Amino acid sequence: MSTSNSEPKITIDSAGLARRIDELALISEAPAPVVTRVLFSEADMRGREYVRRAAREAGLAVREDPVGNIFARWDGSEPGLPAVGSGSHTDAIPNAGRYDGVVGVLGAFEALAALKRAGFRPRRSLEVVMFTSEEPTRFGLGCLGSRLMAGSISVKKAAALRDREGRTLDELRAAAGYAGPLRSVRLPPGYYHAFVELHIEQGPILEKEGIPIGIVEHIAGPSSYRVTLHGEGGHAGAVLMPARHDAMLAGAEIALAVERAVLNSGSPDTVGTVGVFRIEPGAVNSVPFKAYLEIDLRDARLDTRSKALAEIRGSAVKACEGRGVSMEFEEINADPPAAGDPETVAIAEKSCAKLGLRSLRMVSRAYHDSLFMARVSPTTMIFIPCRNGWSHRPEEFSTPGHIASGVEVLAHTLGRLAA
Ligand code: HGY
Ligand code: MN
Ligand code: MN
Repeated sequence: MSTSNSEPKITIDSAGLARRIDELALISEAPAPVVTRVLFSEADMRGREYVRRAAREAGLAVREDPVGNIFARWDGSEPGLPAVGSGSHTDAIPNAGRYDGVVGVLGAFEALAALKRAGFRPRRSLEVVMFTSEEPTRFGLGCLGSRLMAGSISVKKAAALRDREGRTLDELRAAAGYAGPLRSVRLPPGYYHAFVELHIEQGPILEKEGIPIGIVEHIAGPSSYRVTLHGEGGHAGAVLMPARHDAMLAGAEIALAVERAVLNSGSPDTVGTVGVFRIEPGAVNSVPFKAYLEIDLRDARLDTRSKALAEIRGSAVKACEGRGVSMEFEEINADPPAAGDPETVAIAEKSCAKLGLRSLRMVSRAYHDSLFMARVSPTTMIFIPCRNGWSHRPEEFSTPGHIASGVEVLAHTLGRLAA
């Protein structure tokens, strides 16, 4: 990729980027080193302010859409052409780390700033997106901003989303200062020429193999379900065992059925998690009359995921029949896997080769906004190693050197795509 007539080397301000990542990590609902920034919370709002400032310091023009996606743009010499996109998210689940998503937002700003410093002049505009609500914490559904951009969720379904306090998306986005029709979030066809997201791997493979860069050619398909169980309550001393309809035990059987179904799926890529499990009334001496579970079920292949789901549903019906408990089992989302664009993957690989960095083609088991960007644009992701593969926990860590290499590959890849 020729950055300009000469070809000055792109240099990444690794120390500056590390400082910005650490500064953003301090904007959290929880004390350091824990990062928690739930959509439209006070911390998320301060985080958004930090992102706007960082974008402007990188010399980018900032705009926001009605659902809170933030776009930071560097106009190319032919601004009418489809742009080249990058970006990720800065919202964080409870008890999270500081790199998930953030590396792909602040790192993309640094990649563009490095291209500017190298004298590169893009033909196609370059645009970094901070996607709103990649995490499912607020509404139980992940990737809300990129789903709306890709047209992968109806405006009607999005507007009907409510958080645990019953507040709607419209109420919360209005309180956060976002107005305008949700239908205008959808990108016009062909808006991006290509999209490349930088992200920590959130898995142990790159670190174990000693390979600095992963290039994603497949993103597993996520699905999630909410199960509400209604039993009968009563006094923990007075209600004898044969007379019980214990909602919590029905839920416990279902949680174990999730584990059994994914272990027996025949594929190591099938994963199932019950990350939310609430019971009522929640008193030690009272039989739980109600249980509420959320199931996260994923696989790189749709057929094995569907088979596992059928088994889970079957076991859930049996568990409830056996205990005289009634059940509501509803789907929150069930998304197909996505494929990375072969040409974009090859361009990212060429950037690695040019920089003398080994790379590995990978499946992403975590989902990302790229899962939806791949529906509307040729897409790939650049992964960097993270310690022990840890993520979604405060010990999440990636070295400044690995981050700088990821940003350098991103800069070269975006430069090639925008030249
Ligand atoms: O859950 C995920 O895969 C993503 O980190 N939100
Ligand atoms: Mn995450
Ligand atoms: Mn993420």
